[in-house]
Amino acid sequence: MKEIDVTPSPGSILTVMISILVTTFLVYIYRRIIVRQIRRSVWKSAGDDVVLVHCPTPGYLTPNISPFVMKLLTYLRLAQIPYKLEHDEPMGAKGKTPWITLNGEELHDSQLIIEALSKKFDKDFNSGLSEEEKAIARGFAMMIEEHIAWGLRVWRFIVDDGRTLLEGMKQPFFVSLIKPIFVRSQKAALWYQGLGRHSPSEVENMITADLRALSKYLGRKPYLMGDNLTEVDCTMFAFMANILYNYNRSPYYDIIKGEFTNLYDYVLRVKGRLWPDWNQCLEKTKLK
Ligand SMILES: N[C@@H](CCC(=O)N[C@@H](CS)C(=O)NCC(=O)O)C(=O)O
Repeated sequence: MKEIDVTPSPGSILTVMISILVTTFLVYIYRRIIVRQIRRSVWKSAGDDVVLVHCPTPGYLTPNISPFVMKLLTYLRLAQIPYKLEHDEPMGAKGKTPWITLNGEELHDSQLIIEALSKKFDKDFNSGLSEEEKAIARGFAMMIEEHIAWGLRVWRFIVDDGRTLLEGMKQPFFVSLIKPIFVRSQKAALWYQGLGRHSPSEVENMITADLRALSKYLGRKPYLMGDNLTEVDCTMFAFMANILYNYNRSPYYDIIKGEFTNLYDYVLRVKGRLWPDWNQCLEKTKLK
């Protein structure tokens, strides 16, 4: 019987490889350019002066697992600016969430967005503060966003191996497969930022000192700067609520519930005022 040689020729292997590369490239172009353009033209029709907030899908325990998204949403509620949520492209051009589209224009970074909205809609919640109070409020906001935020990430990614991420929001099944890659990238970010070079207990002492400062300054006042909600409360509420709901296995939860109880009462106060529909905003179904 005559034997047939089924070994593929180098030419046919090359053809298959080129076809795979061309197909991958075309799918990439389709997604990057065409889908992007289609989405943007849909987003333009969100409505005049309606803020379209691009962010991850709602969390199980907080309306959004990202405290920066929660800060922005809390500001929008305080300012009574109409908004809609969009989850197809949660990460913006700067590789972070949240970002927004407003009247077809894209804006990134919660703080830059709030400053722009403040101007556009004439909603400046700091106008009642003295220059000295504004300086104090800015200091606290930076402490929370640039120090406490990283300290929380040390607990989430170094101590707890990223588990709270999977516990806090709906994830397609493959996310648990790529979780180690994400956790590794966050550990690298923590190393470059600097807090990741300290031991977890050193970081815990630093973040506890920050929480103590917030608790002492808040004292018996209803809001951080006094009787009225100001911009810094959007940041403070977002991060304190994040600890209470999304970090409830961390030492920071225990400290707030056990020692700095005015921070706990504060979260309930702001939540009751600006998030009466909190439970309706949570993701109800588990995707597994
Ligand atoms: N300064 C930014 C910070 C936003 C931020 O760090 N968002 C996180 C989610 S909470 C994020 O996008 N992380 C993704 C990453 O760093 O790769 C803002 O205020 O919007």
